[in-house]
Amino acid sequence: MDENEHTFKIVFLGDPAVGKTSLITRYTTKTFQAEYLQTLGCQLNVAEIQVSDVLIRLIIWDLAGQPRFDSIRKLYFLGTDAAVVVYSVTDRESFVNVDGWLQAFQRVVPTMEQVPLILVSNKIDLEPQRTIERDEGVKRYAHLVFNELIETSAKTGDNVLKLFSTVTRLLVQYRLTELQERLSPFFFSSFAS
Ligand SMILES: Nc1nc2c(ncn2[C@@H]2O[C@H](COP(=O)(O)OP(=O)(O)OP(=O)(O)O)[C@@H](O)[C@H]2O)c(=O)[nH]1
Ligand SMILES: [Mg+2]
Repeated sequence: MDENEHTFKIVFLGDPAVGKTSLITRYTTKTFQAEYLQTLGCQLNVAEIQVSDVLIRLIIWDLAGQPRFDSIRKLYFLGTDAAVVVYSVTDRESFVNVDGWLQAFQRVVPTMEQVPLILVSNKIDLEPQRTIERDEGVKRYAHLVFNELIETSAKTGDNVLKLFSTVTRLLVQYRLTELQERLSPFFFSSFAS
């Protein structure tokens, strides 16, 4: 295997319709679809990120949030390198349910395994309908195992690049420790911009 190529599995989880698919689509195709098409089971996406001379390939598992997929979802958690839990700032239930998503994930992938976890507050473009402010997210969840809380909009693209850059940076930090020092400047220059 080429030592300059590394492949990781990341999973997106969270309530139905919070915008998991939209965030991934915004990142991989730079588009946004206003119509809601629920994900069935699981949809795989691949993104390749060049950081200096190292190619990082993300296999992104977009997991359906609908309850009818509860029983199969846990099978998809196995072998995860990083997890992104998404809620919508306009949907309080999705915010409260973050705990449940985390517990379900950690039953299969204990934190002992050192998997970076990112919490995402999506739909920040819907300011008038917003019911959960950043402070509340930080207060409720920052003390838990999450490495970062990132506010995004899949619609406008706000912070979407930052989200994937953060995931990649944490993967380097957790999984490619020998490269961390050499690659870290790239997360704050060309790649992050
Ligand atoms: N205004 C706004 N709408 C969004 C945003 N992200 C997603 N949406 C809309 O929210 C709805 C649900 O988005 P999806 O990405 O399909 O949600 P999901 O989390 O993948 O849902 P499941 O696949 O059922 O788990 C769609 O109508 C999207 O257009 C956002 O940032 N802002
Ligand atoms: Mg989806």
